[in-house]
Amino acid sequence: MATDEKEKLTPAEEAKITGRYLRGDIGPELVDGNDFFGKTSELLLKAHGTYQQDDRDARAAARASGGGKGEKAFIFMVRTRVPGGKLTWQQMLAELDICDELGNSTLRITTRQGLQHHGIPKRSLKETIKRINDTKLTTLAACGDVNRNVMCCPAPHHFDPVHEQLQALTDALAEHFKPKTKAYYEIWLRDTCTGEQTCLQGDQDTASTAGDDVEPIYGPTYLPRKFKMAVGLPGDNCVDLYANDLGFMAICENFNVVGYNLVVGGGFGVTPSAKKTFPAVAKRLCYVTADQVVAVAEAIVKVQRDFGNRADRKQARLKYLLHDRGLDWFKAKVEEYYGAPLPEPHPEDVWGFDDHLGWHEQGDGRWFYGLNVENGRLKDEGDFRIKTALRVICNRLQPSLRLTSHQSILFCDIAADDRGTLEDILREHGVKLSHEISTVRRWSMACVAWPTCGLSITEAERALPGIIDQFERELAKIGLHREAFTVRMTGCPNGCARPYNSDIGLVGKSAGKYTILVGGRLLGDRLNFIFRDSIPEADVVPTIMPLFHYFKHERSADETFGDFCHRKGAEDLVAWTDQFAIAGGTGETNGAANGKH
Ligand code: SRM
Ligand code: SF4
Repeated sequence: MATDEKEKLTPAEEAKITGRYLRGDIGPELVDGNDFFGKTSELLLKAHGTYQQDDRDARAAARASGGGKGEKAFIFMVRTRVPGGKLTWQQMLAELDICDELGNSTLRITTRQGLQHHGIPKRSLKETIKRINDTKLTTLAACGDVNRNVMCCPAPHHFDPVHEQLQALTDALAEHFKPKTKAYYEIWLRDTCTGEQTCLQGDQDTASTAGDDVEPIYGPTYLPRKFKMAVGLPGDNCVDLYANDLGFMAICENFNVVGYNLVVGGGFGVTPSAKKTFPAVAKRLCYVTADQVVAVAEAIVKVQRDFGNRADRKQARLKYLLHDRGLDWFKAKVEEYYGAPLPEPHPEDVWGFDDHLGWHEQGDGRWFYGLNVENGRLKDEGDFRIKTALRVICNRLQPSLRLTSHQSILFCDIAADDRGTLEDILREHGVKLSHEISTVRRWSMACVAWPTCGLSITEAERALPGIIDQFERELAKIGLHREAFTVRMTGCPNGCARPYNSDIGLVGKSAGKYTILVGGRLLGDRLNFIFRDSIPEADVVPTIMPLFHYFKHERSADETFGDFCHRKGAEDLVAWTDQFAIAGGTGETNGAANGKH
């Protein structure tokens, strides 16, 4: 690389170059007595599954009470990678113990089927990560410039082998793309960490220095940016295939997966100040047979490794490489790396979506129950004690568990006779059953945002429940309370709750204000568009409701809300709702807004 190019590298790239396979000074800094890590370690720590944060509420309170700028009291977020959201009841109990003993007493199901702890102090970081690994889960590669948690349709159907085949691919991908550095084992899993000598890997003590490490896929500088994969079905795109860098859409024949359509370059992060950033749904690349799929995925990751932008992190995701070089160039490169031509995608595309809530027969005589967890937060608060309910269910019924990409939980392998017990436990702890939850709440999700997310501009998780309360009331008034549409809210434009392909996206714009987007859909294969900008939180529902009046009057048969908005387009929707306001909210606009008179 030429020197002038080298000078342009970002701090994250420099940290990887000098980091000796993700070591840097994490080991020594872990025991330096401070409650924080230095900047370079902070960057490297992400690949180990943890973020240095602070409680922004506490900082604001300190400022308000005259504490100057408010000193940061550092805490850590720790993310567990759970391929396909599949975990045992023992693993869940261990995670709940950790959040109660070391964190802020809540556990969060993420939008990618993972789990997150918040509020872990630095002194408890090693214990947290070690205890997670003791249960055979890991935080390695839950964050960072590597392949992240691989999502998979979590439905435990046993009517045919398809779902097991999907999970098998998910596990294979998670393992294949897991970083091979021994740094993680040295720093977190050994009893004492000296940063660089012997380490415990598996059951063996092995002599290890950075010199021994090899990353056969990533190389020493890993990827230019995070990379995300998901495995799903055309008839059940519950994992939002098109929002991933690489989506595997299973093609089935005779109830068997025979191959996959690969879709590439999905990604939702936007930085308003960086003009060239945009959300993108993935593009259809090729069809691969089931036995080719891991090797082709490796070729795709390596093309991004070698050609992705390492000089500008805002342009470093795969979507920008595709945008800059084009799909044809990308496909040719992947074929070159793979060593053979790749056929066009199979004609099948996404056509269905299931959130898997409620009771379902598994096909093996047992049942699973999908429970909605509002915004994924497992906590006890007053009479609502979902965290304790989860403990009781795990101890008494010992189910296997699946997390969904809509932040919900599936209790699996339940005997028919135990179904009543499970419902009773939930009710006794003040938890509503899935059929008691309104449709709008069921299909909603929000990202974490305040107070822990350092990038949040405004509230999301704490604001959405109130917005959904209002929607429930207003939709019931006009008889649309049974309509299924997604409402997804984020505290900034980074898109962690995937707001840009939803029917209604609410994206934090400034303190207390949101951009409202409409026109996406449950299938997740289409971006929405801006309907109104900078709307105060209190005005969000009143601003959107006229659209539902319009929808009610002019939808075509079986048209969904998202499809209706998409058909009408931004200009028409804005004009009609302006007229609606002038007409006093009667819905009698005489079609003026549509130029119909
Ligand atoms: Fe995310 C950064 C939380 C899914 C796009 N995301 C963050 C950080 C780590 C903030 C930071 O960098 O300091 C957030 C931690 C907040 C906290 O306090 O916990 C954060 N992201 C989350 C989670 C926990 C949201 C949730 O409510 O569940 C999700 C964790 C998933 C997991 O288990 O791995 C989460 N993030 C997503 C998704 C959705 C998805 O992947 O399906 C996206 C959009 C898809 C995508 O990747 O483009 C997403 N997160 C981002 C971005 C924008 C990336 C970009 O390309 O520009 C950032 C910022 C960044 O990376 O610089 C970000
Ligand atoms: Fe934080 Fe923004 Fe992601 Fe929400 S969307 S968790 S505010 S980075």
